[in-house]
Amino acid sequence: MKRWIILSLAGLVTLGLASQLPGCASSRGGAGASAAQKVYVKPGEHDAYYAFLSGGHHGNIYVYGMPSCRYITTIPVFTPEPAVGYGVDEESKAMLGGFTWGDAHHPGLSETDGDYDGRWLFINDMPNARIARIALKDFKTKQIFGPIANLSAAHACPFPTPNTEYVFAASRFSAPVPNRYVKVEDYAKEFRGIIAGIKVDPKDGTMSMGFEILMPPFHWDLADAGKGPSHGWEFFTCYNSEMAFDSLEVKASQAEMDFVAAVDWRASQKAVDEGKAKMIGGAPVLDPNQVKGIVYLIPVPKSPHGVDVNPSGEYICASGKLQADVSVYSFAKMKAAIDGGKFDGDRMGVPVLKYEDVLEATVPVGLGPLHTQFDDKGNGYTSLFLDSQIAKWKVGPPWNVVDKIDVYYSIGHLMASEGDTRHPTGEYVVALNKLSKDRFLSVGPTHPEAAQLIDLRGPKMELLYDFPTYLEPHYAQMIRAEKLKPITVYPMAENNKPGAIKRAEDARVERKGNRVDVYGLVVRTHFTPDIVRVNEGDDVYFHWTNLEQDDDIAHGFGILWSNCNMQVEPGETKTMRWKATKAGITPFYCSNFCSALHQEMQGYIEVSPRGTPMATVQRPEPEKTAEVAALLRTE
Ligand code: RUQ
Ligand code: CUA
Repeated sequence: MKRWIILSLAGLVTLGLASQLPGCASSRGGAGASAAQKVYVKPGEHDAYYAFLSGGHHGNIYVYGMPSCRYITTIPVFTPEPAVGYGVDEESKAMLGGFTWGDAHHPGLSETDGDYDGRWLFINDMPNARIARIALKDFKTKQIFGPIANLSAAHACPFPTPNTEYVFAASRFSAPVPNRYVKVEDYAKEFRGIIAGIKVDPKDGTMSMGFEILMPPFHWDLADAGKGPSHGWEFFTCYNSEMAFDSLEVKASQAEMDFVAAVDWRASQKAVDEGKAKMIGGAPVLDPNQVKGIVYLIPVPKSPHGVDVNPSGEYICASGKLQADVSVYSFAKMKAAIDGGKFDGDRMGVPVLKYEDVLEATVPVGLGPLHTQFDDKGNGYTSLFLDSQIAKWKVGPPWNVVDKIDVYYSIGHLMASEGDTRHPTGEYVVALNKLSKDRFLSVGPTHPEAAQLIDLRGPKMELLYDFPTYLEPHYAQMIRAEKLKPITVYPMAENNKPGAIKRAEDARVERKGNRVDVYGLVVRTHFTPDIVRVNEGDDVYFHWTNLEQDDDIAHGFGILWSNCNMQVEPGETKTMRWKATKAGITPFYCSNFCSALHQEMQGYIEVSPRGTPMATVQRPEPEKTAEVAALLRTE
């Protein structure tokens, strides 16, 4: 090993490349390595980063490892997932609230001091104005907040603040607030936008309503949190400040300037706490006509899309998608203009700052700039939709473009390694392209999306790898793998679910009227009980507890001729409802391969004709329970 290092170092020195050796332990394939070496992660070894890609209108999150670009898993969020029973078991079904889809755009990792802390991942469902929180302890969705009152779609969402004090949402489409029947032609008069600040409990991540601000009926598009000097502010782009309500593709591109809204979230919360809000639809709404000092507008040329704050928090970078520049605003100048009361009128009570007063620079990046991410060396990386390129530019004088790379094709978002935090790692960027065209084997007219891994460590960006993704990542975030410490089993001692049982002797079937509760165990390789007797017409609730504490030993529970299937992980209890509609025999089985005798893990539901007399409690025969108990003791 040592010899190998000495030899390769000698080789690098002869090549004059030693000075370019990457300093970071997680870097793979130093200078001179081929693209293949740089993405190669040996069998059995792990990647340096987790990447969380939004699933778009698939309504979930895809997890990849970087730099190998290996797909690891899907986290179901807004959409049922039959393999694991998400949206099928009672708890997750209740969380979905009757919706069976979502359109997830922007993952937002929780932060402490402006850096990812690996605790939670937030993601928006744009059309239904919801935000979900996933715990990264077990990669499971824990809460879905919303539909948020008064909001029509949440696109500028969730974009957490530096200590995850808030996640945000803003109406992509404006609508009447409160929503009621009006003529669409009365748009300017009757429609309004909403910016919502959703509080996050610092201990357990629980989301709750913080405040809402009534905004002009523009299309609120994207957001980012201030940090460092701009901590306490959240920035939102908008288009359609023309307030068109039809043929937007023409009418919403007329004005020279649209806006970035700068929201002082501490002042907004304070105003709500002081009782200055009006309750609308159950949410406290602040009207900038009455409550001053909570929100300001900064003019931005040509229908901006992304807004991104640089790592130091000094600059706010907005990309006018119909121009060829990124407009960079200085937070210090913005603050000075506000403090000096230098405004250029207002829009529906929101003071407008003067463009010249707050602009720091325009960077001629290229056509169709959408989103910007950052590295650790003072560079910004902007995706160019129309040029199908990424432009690398200096954040600071002379504000020039220093490199460009082609991507395939039509890039939307991009994700750099921890590239929207206080401390980006500067190793990689992934281009999230909207079109893949000819990049992969054809699978018919529905193409996969195309993601591309690019190395940022050298002086020039280098394309390393292409990988397809299923529909449709918008934004994504990449976090150093060592920040996450997922559990591998649920500790049985912490299982206090109401349906849980922890001993074979407690397995039973209880009946009250026509409600039947089955308290059972799933342990290799047996359902206890494996014969369940019910009556036609009964409502049957199966509560299965997986008592195993071994890695990777999940059991399934699938019932024939039904939509009922779920997975029960080690240490977990899950409840599923099944209706006994017809007298007869219904088999059930373990749907998740668990052991050599997995195929034998099955049981029967005996459904007797309506009204057949039944004991209120059935227990499996004692010798059967004893067998299982013995099995558990040898565990
Ligand atoms: S968007 S391609 Cu839904 Cu974030 Cu910019
Ligand atoms: Cu239990 Cu398969």
